[in-house]
Amino acid sequence: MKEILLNDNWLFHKENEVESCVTLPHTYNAVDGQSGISMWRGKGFYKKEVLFSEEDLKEKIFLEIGASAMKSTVYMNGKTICHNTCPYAMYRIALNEHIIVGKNLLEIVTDNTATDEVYPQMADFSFYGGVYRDVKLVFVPQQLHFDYLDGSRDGVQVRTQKLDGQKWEVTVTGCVINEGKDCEGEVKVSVLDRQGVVLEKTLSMYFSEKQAFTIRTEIDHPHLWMGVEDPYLYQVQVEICTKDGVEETRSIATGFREIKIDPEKGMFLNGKHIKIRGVARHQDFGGVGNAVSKEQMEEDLSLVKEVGANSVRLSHYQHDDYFYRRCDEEGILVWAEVPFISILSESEKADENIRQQMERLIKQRGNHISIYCWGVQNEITIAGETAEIHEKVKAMAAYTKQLDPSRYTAEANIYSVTNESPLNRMADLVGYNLYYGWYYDKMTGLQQRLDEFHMACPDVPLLVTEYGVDTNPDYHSYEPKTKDYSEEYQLLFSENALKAFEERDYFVGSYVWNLCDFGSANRDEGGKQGQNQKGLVTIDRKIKKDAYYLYKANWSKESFVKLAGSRFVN
Ligand code: ADA
Repeated sequence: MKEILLNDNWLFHKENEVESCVTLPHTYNAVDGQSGISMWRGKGFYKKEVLFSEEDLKEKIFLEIGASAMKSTVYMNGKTICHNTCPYAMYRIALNEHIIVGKNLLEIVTDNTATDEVYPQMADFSFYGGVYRDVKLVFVPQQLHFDYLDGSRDGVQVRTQKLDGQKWEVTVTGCVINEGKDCEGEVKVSVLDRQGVVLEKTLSMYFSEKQAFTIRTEIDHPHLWMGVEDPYLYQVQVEICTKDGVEETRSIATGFREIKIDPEKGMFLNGKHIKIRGVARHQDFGGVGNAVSKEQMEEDLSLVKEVGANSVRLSHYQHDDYFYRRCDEEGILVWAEVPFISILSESEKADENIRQQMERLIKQRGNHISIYCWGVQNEITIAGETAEIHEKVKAMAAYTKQLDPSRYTAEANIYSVTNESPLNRMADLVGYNLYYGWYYDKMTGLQQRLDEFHMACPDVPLLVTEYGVDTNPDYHSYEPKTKDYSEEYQLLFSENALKAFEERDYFVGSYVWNLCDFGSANRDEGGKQGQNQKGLVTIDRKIKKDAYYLYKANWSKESFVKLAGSRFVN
């Protein structure tokens, strides 16, 4: 597979504006690091000339758009070739029938105004518009290739599963597309560790138009993926072979890990107890909004590592593939989710859209070994619990399980969901977003809530999927109290929560809301417009708030001793 990045030299304009030259990733809403209360929502027009030679057209060519928001229409030489309504997912378009040798005009029109084609249109984050991830041309062999139009990213899906003893199974599924004459051949799977090939398995096949395959193979005593302690990865190489040789190859990173969750004892990664010490992350960076570069993703990853977190909740939608890949490599467990959030969808179109977002999430990110669960809803009952909502969540959990039975399903409930609610039995893992001491009650309400839940539902594994307080690093207080936005209150609040989580053996883990401040167009509080300030770090990543160091001290005791000396350690 050959790839050519098309990120440079796009002509861009908003409705009623003059054109300028932009480079992707790009959004048209993030101005001066603030998404702003009056964030502009409308259409963005992108265009670019793309050249193809006769040689190019001998291959199968796909246009791959990493993500564009919120809905997008793609045109080639004036003709519509795609309409996309999954704003967080990658999409591909087969190009050959739409292009000519020489100059071609590629146009993408994005629109981030509210529409029921895309779910949701209201939430506590900003709905940026634009072509905000990489755009590329992907060239694969004209006749025999993997299926790149099945909504997946890699064209093949790899899963590993523990069998008896130290035996593990590797399952590779996919589909071979044959656009030429029917022929015989084989699909070959090789599993490689850092030294080289450790096992191979081939499946003889007859390639007609579209040939699905499943190849299973077993491995003894693999080197396990142990999270941050030892994130050992294998490569699974999948080849389409004919008598003429290897036609196409894909290489997928994978690992061997089994996660068991016991509602009494917590989480075990390959038999080792691990408490989730997590942070949630939005794809939002001061000045660029969702058009986050690889360097900026690396910056976030460094913050996650430095603070000593072992997991991230990539909220509330599919993030860039690069971030999941780096989590595989660094051993950071990932809670992945779709924005089935805040209000119940009100049209069939919206319902269908959120299902499609889940399907794309699982197909596109499912090969990442760091992902341990799929979040099926977040605070969906904010406007009240109804039988209709229950039905929809149940259906979403079942659909998710059907798409990927190898992983847990999970929910993030709002505090008002009672211990008796059927929502607590719809997904494998139950999380609560708890803001005791901020939106309601006092801080210590947290401890009471956790224990009451555990008493009422001792068979349900419990997480806290959000907790946090808005904090402006310019605000300080001698007598910190709720809603004063001071660094000191964030410290008190975090100290209470950290203690509550560490003291409870049954407790699976928690996610701080949020790693960094993020754009939220409708907010105007705590001295900053258009931002949710619950981050441990500011939106421009320039200031680590005091609470960041509190977490670092608690979560990375060893590095803290080295940095600060023993006087802080009891
Ligand atoms: C909810 C919601 C989040 C977040 C939070 C807050 O819990 O799930 O998206 O923004 O509120 O800060 O109020």
